Amino acid sequence: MGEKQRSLVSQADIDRYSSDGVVCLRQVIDADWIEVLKQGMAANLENPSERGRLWDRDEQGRTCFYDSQSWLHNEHYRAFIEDSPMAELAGRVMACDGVNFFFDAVFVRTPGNQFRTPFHQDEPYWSVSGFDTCSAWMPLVPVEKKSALEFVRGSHRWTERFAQQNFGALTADERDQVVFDDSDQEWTPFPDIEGRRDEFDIVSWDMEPGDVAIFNARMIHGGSGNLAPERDLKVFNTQWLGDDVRVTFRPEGMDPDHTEVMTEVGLSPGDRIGTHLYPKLWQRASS
Ligand SMILES: O=C(O)CCC(=O)C(=O)O
Repeated sequence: MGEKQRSLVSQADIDRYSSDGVVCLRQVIDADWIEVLKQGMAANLENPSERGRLWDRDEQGRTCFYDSQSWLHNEHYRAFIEDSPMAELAGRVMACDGVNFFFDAVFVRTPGNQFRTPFHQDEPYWSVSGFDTCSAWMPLVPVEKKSALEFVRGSHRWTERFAQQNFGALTADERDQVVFDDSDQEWTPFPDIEGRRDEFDIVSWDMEPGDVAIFNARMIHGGSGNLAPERDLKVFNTQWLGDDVRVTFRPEGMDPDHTEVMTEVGLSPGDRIGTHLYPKLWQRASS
């Protein structure tokens, strides 16, 4: 990445990400990449992976579609992940020395869909742990603040271990159940963010294609949906892993559960992330 890209992440962005847990970078992905991703998404919708699910279908037939890890078979997604500035943006925002790719996810809502993603954190579901983990939420169409993903500012530094949502309840598919046992003393019940919105510092933005909200995977986030009747929402999301990340096999709640594929390629709990499954796609130049 040249000087132009480097200036896309300022010290103020890095500081904001560190203190707030999220930063919205404006116009950092150019229109050609958005077009590549739209083509990829059209192919993905036509041909979902075995992880493709409808999280919502209302009485008018409006839907919220979810799929993940499609980069393994979608050449458009793969090209974006390997060749766009996204890896470097994630690495610079996290102030890391290197960045590995973890997986992609899409959230596609048809016009007027109201479904709001329940508030949750990402890291407790993952087969890795670390502070240097982030997600990059990228709308491929304009989105109003009231329909964009929302974040509880600063929650990436909260120390409670919250029992998370069972997203399997949304699909009613047995394969998706990710139950966190909330009778377990170690889990704190998840706070009722939606019911007590005034008590939390919730942020979101009007966003355009080319903008990216990069957030720490420990951030509490949710919402989105709530679309005006003529508005759809197409979101491409990538997850990135930085310096302190280690393989972690959890007894509960993993989604995606990479235990098997990690074991197959020789990764064990405590290992640094790597291999062709999680390619290192950016490294800070030594000074
Ligand atoms: O866009 C959405 O509705 C959900 C996004 C989300 O939860 C995530 O990116 O982790």
